[in-house]
Amino acid sequence: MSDSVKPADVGLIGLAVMGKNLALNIADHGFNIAVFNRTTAVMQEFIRENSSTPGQLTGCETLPLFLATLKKPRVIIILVKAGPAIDTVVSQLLAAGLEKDDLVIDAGNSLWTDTIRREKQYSTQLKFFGSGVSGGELGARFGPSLMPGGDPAAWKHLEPIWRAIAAKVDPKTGQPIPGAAPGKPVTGGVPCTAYLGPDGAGHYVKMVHNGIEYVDMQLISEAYYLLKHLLKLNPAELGDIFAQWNQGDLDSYLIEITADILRQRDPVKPRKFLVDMVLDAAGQKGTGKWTAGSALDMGVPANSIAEAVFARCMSALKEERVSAARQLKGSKPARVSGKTSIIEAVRQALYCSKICAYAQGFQLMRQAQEEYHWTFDFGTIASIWRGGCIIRARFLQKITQAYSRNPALTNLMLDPYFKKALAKGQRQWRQVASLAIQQGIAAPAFLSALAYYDGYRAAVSPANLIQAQRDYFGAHTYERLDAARGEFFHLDWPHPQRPQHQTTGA
Ligand code: 2AM
Repeated sequence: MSDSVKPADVGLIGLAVMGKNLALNIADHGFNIAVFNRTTAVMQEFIRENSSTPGQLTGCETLPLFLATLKKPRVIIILVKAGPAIDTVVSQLLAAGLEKDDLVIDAGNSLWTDTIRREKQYSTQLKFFGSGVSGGELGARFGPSLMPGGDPAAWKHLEPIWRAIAAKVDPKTGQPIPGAAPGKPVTGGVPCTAYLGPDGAGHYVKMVHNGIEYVDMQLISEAYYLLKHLLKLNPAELGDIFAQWNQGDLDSYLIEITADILRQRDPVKPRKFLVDMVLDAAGQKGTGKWTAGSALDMGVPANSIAEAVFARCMSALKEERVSAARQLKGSKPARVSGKTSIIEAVRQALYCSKICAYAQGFQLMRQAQEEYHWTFDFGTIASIWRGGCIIRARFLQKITQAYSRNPALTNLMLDPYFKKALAKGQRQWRQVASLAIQQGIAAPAFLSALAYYDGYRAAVSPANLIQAQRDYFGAHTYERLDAARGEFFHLDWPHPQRPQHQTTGA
């Protein structure tokens, strides 16, 4: 280490956009940070471009130099591509002399089961953390929501850095505190980060955040599409509606950017709106699919999350859809009257469906904590999503309050505030669902959220028939309404005169 290089408080490996922005955020908060990148030229350019930050930025050309620059225990953030690259970098760090008290934080979008595996695999060699980072490039630069999981005793070494660089919210209102700029971080407020549990807990919560984000985006897109077709509005008019919605219960980052997007003219053809020129085929990177897969694996009814993933899959079949549109008959969307009341009905449908999406996400985490032996504090999870992340919304203050009122809440929909909101909005929610069906407009997220609501509030479901069918063709047995749970019966259905009998199997 040369004389001018101060020992670094933290190190970061991987200088793609997220890594660079997180490093600058850390340096803005006065931490000395050492950075390393596989391709040295990228690191050198980064150091050249960012010479004056409150905390010193030190570029390291080799991993041994990088390790020598860091205070012990070392706190090392890895921001490389999720997958095998994480293990490659960890192995290289170990080969370069990493020690067992050092922390390695995988801040990428890793699959939580990989994080569980890594924590175990490296447990005698280092302290492995997995931390969700949400908020995109801007979040990383000026305040993300950070969802860490790992060794509880080692958390104290990461905590001051994570609390410093996370987004901040007003403790009373839960609203994000804006105004961070290069070299001028926000001071005061409550940081959007908290220790969530051991091994994969942080990455799991981040994944569920992304699953909810998929539904949020799908619902907003369905609201836009319904209003466009039912009321024949142009994007700018639709943008004004979303901007108005952003003043109320729906106030959120995604609604705010939707208003901006809808009002944007096409830079290539300025007479057009850009949204009308964007191809209607959505991409995905996998976190929505992981969330839906986890719900399927654990048997949790997160149907809107799965629908939001399938809706993207359906959108991706652009050529097939264009061809099918010429062949398959349906009702044609027609203009409907009552503009003001339709807009309000869609707003209510959006709000009620959003409640269901979050209810599903939290139900999923309730089940996951049983499965993976975590102990989640749901109020804390909602509170760290209030700022910094993509799903940040005024609504999250309500969820935080719901779980502080009752930390053992079985389902978000049963909280008094949300119960009331669902009761208030459901007539219009049903009206919008009916309109979508009548007009032949696919609205899978609205419809599946409503099916979730109606399914959950049904004391009696049609599954009696399913059990009877299963018993008929496969002798899978059934339980009886007039017998204790856990007592199983079987009938020889084609010969019902034979007495039904009790069995032990299920
Ligand atoms: P690079 O600049 O050398 O490509 C996103 O891809 C970031 O992860 C980049 O900083 C990239 O480094 C880094 N990265 C990807 N795969 C890597 C690996 N196997 N080892 C080290 N860094 C890697």
